[in-house]
Amino acid sequence: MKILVLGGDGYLGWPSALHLSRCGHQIGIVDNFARRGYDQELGIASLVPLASLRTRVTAWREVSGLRLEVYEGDLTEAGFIHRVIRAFRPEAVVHFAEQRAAPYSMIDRDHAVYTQVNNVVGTLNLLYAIGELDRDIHLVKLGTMGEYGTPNIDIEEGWLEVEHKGRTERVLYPKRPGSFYHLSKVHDSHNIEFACRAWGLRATDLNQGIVYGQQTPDTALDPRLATRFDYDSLFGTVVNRFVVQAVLGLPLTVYGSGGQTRGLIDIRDTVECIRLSVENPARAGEFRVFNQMTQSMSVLDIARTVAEAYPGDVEVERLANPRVEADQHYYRVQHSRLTELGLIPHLLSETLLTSLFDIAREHAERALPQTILPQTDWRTPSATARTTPP
Ligand code: NAD
Ligand code: USQ
Repeated sequence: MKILVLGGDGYLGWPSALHLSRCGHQIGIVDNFARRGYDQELGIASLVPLASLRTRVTAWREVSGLRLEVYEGDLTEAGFIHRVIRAFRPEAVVHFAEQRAAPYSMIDRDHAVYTQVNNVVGTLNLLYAIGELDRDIHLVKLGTMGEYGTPNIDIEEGWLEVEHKGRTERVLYPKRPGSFYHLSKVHDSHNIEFACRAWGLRATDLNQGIVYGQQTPDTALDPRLATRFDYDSLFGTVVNRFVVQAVLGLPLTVYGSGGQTRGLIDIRDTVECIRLSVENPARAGEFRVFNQMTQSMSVLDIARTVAEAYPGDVEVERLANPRVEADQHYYRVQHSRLTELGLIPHLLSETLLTSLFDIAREHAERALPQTILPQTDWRTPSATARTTPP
């Protein structure tokens, strides 16, 4: 298939592009390098060094003999994405290209506005390009488990059957997210569902849990193919952060009591979920939702698991929670649709953690310990700009 990967220079987009390429698909990558721009803006960096996209693409051709096309540009420019879809003529578009960090979206007003404009307008422009040029294109959109929040009832896969005063209805599952970033994903989901209903588009919304890990079989083939390893307080996700903290001999930073429970997924499963979704498209007019996670764990359990797997002393520290979130709550999630399509999950294991410790140790001298403690506070809105988004 011809597949366009939007955000194909990012943590997940790059390994997904490689996986799809190796599985025989023809891949185009779209990116505006905003993510590399946030590093410049904030003085943060991936622990593992990153080659430029041009070097990555050359390395992939040398290693695999396969070509990747590159389109550099911004989804918030409607003309750009329209031209790319017209030129590349994809059968599927996988859309990773958003500002994805909750703490970044909560820095101040400018970062909240930037996040929502970037994400919501980019997705709307994409919907219009698909709607006008080829409604048969299957949109595979990265959403997030955090759209649901932590409701006191089971979380279903996107839709909920409701009985009210003797009548029944199938509704989009009610959303109660925990940051302006997560809210941008909810707005996207509603816009995409409407486009499916109004224009007959076909879409899969992947409500993905927190990703951990850094290597896939493809990125491990050559150091130039490596993907990001973020560990700072804005972009680092919890498992990867705890791994780097352990290796640096710093305490693991559990926010609040650590009872907050989240869905998790290994990066190797992410790329496989993308392949499964693309190769099994939604029907015309269908807005399909998969909960893309393989297990749930509380933050405290994650910290204990990392500490137990680490061959050395690790302290677990409880910090005042900078976020507004429940840290004692019910959490039960339905997530069977991707396994029904064939996903065989990797669960968080000592083997995986040991290989992550090794990667972190290899690059430990690049670590910036001053970027680790949280600096964004959910409770104090600031209309004064601290730094400027790219
Ligand atoms: P990332 O920031 O590493 O990658 C996103 C890529 O999109 C970057 O390369 C960035 O430059 C690009 N981009 C952003 N805005 C763009 C625009 N307007 N035009 C063109 N390119 C643009 O993020 P990631 O961790 O790879 O996440 C990818 C997607 O998966 C995001 O949508 C995110 O919300 C979702 N997701 C990520 C996780 C996770 O744990 N990393 C979990 C659940 C969902
Ligand atoms: N947490 C800590 N200590 C830390 C870091 C995080 O206790 O040092 C806690 C947070 O308070 C939160 C949980 O761990 O309760 C997860 O935080 P996170 O930063 O790993 O993940 P989150 O902000 O939710 O965002 C990440 C990705 C985002 C994706 C989301 C999936 O950055 O792109 O959408 O995971 S989900 O959480 O399912 O919404």
